[in-house]
Amino acid sequence: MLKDKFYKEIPNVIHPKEKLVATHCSYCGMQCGMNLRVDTTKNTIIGVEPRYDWPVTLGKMCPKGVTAYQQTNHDDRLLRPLIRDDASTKGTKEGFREATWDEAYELITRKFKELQTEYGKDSLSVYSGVSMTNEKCYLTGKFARVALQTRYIDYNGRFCMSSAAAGFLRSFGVDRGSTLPWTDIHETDCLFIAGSNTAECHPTSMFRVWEVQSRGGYLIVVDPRETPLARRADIHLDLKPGTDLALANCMVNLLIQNGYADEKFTLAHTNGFEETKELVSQFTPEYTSEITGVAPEKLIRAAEIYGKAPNAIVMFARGIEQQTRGSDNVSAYTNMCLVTGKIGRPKSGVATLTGQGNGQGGREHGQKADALPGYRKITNPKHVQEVCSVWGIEPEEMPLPGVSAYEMFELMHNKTIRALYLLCSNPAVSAPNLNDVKAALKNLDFMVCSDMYLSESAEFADVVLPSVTWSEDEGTVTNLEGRIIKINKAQEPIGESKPDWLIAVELAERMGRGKYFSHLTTAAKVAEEFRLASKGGYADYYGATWDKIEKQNGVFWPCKDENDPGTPYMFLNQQYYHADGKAKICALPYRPPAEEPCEQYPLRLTTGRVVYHYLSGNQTRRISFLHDMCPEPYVEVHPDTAKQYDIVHDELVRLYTRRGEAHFKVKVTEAIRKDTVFVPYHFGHELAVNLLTIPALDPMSRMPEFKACAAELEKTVISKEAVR
Ligand SMILES: Nc1nc2c(c(=O)[nH]1)N[C@H]1C(S)=C(S)[C@@H](COP(=O)(O)OP(=O)(O)OC[C@H]3O[C@@H](n4cnc5c(=O)[nH]c(N)nc54)[C@H](O)[C@@H]3O)O[C@H]1N2
Ligand SMILES: Nc1nc2c(c(=O)[nH]1)N[C@H]1C(S)=C(S)[C@@H](COP(=O)(O)OP(=O)(O)OC[C@H]3O[C@@H](n4cnc5c(=O)[nH]c(N)nc54)[C@H](O)[C@@H]3O)O[C@H]1N2
Ligand code: SF4
Ligand SMILES: [Mo]
Repeated sequence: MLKDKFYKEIPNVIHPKEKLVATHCSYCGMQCGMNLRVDTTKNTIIGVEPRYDWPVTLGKMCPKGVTAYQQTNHDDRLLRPLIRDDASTKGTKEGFREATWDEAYELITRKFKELQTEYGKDSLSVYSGVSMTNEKCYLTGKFARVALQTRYIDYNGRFCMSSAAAGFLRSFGVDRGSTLPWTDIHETDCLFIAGSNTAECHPTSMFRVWEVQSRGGYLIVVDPRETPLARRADIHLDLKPGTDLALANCMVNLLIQNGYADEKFTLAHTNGFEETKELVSQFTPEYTSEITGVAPEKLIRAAEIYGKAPNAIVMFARGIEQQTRGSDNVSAYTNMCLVTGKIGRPKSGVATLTGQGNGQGGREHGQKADALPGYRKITNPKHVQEVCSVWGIEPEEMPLPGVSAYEMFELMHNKTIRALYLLCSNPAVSAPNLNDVKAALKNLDFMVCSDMYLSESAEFADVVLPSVTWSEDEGTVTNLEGRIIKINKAQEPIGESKPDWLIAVELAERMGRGKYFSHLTTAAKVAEEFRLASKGGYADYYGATWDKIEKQNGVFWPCKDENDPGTPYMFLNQQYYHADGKAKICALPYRPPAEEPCEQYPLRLTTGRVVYHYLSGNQTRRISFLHDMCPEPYVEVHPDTAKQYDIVHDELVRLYTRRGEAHFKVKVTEAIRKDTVFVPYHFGHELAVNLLTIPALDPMSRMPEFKACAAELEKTVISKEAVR
């Protein structure tokens, strides 16, 4: 077990007539350890206690974590399936009636079969999410390919981790979000963090970040906003949204020019150094300053600090990834480690701050349009053969690769896709360019939605299935370190709600494909098959048994067999996953975002998160404490910009782009650039900032550019009441 200086033995508090169930938070990739308090007289979850013995977070939790348990027995839980009889109510909460599971299953299978008979197998689609366990994610991929036999499956990680995945694959030939465990962070000498609001989005990392500075190390932050992290940074590089590639190239240029490149390392372990050296040479501090708006002296000082640091970690998150150059940004920032050789050893490396609870595991096991379990490729005949041998189907039966998330909505629009099985995601809030996405959902002949609560997306469904919350099922998830951990069941499912793996098994049976699924009668049995399906892939989980996970406080993949303890550090032997064993330093020319400010739309709009809400907000908006702390979205505007537009704090403004408009209250703050505005995206209907965002996609990862588009705002004369 990895223990560090923060580890203390603190006994658990156990109240009379209660038990503690050790598990992890339902929300972000930190996967903080927590103990759920269960009333043993009613077998009901009633609260939470810290889990001090969890080595990554040592009992710490954020405001979402401490209230997460309130989801389980919440009044808004869906207890039975719902069916909509009157299609004219589509797009609203109205028109549903309660039904039995039998009736719901009968309707779903009848509709799916009718549509496939008329329009072909690929008329069905599956869109899923990674708040689910590995077992559920794995089975969702198998369900789409084997039970529904469709090529169209993709998932919400496309909007989250796809650029990190594509960038790491190009740089290293493998995509594990962090090359080192989190218990190393506070021991490094320099943290270079780009496009991450760590203090609000991965709050329980912060004690390690502050410790770097307490020890005399440095914090460099790249963000157009002065986030709580940026405020404490030694250097804040406050760039214009969408210009990271220029900044990263400038860092690499300065590192090389000033003698910080490790040429012995680059020669032995990388390709692409010379080419990159030449390309980045034009990114002088002055030229880069023109593009990014960051003062040249700050760029020079940042490169010097990173270059001099004996150990350094480069970290980034969606700020650099949710751009049309997202995967290039990932590789370009990774170049900093590869040029200086600060990688493949303790206290030095690179990490993306993975977003969702199972954002890492969920992207490895076959929910992606082109991926199969173990991070295999559906386009590789050998990989297909390996998975078919576990699934018991012939390679010819494996559907073709599908298309990415946003492109699936486009195919719904033009009726190539006729039906959708949606689970664990709320795209009617979280997808870009919502006017078109909602029209696409409305255009479907038939839609099923599985969720714990009636979401904005469920409003478009014909059948809604009640899923369980994370606390009513067991399985594994893979946290942002690449550590596979165990989620434990604390309560029986309420009402008639069911775990998604069971729904998949039961639906497969009714689709006439039961022989491939009927042996999967428990989550543990799904786990056995899942481990086997990952075996031999590079995301190999075969050796990560539930037993070993419990004993070792998690298992880092790859973990090949019973005797393998797992892999906390990647590339310790300087072996990268490309065929020649070398990493790639990538020469990447700068291109601006898809939409640059202009006379008509002079502002840069960027979007993101607040500490109190999670993603589409369908879970956290229902928790009264979180709602009270942040009841509605707002638009952050710099005081000088506010003066220019003659608007004041709390005033309602109309914010608009080429895609749409919405009304937000103004938050006047010096913590943002004058040319940029920011809106958190956790709200639905007319408060969704995604009505405005651009669906321009990164050509490599198919990630939409959530972080940069051109916008304009105006004072409104209408009252707040008239809008809401
Ligand atoms: N409280 C909370 N925590 C969460 C989540 C949540 O919804 N709420 N979601 C989880 C998930 S799924 C994810 S993906 C992560 C996301 O975690 P983060 O990526 O940290 O969150 P964001 O707010 O999307 O964006 C991060 C920062 O990028 C900055 N930014 C915007 N544009 C640019 C740019 O062009 N360049 C650079 N360098 N920075 C830019 C923003 O100002 C913001 O501070 O958080 C996880 N944790
Ligand atoms: N403008 C803008 N848009 C963004 C982003 C941004 O930064 N800016 N970030 C993007 C990112 S990084 C992400 S990750 C996406 C996330 O966007 P979504 O995928 O929409 O996120 P969630 O709100 O987590 O949706 C999960 C839904 O499933 C339900 N759910 C939770 N657990 C389960 C389960 O086990 N089973 C079932 N069936 N349902 C469950 C929840 O109640 C919720 O309704 O948003 C993206 N959209
Ligand atoms: S930091 Fe993330 S995992 Fe930890 S309590 Fe908060 S939301 Fe949950
Ligand atoms: Mo995410």
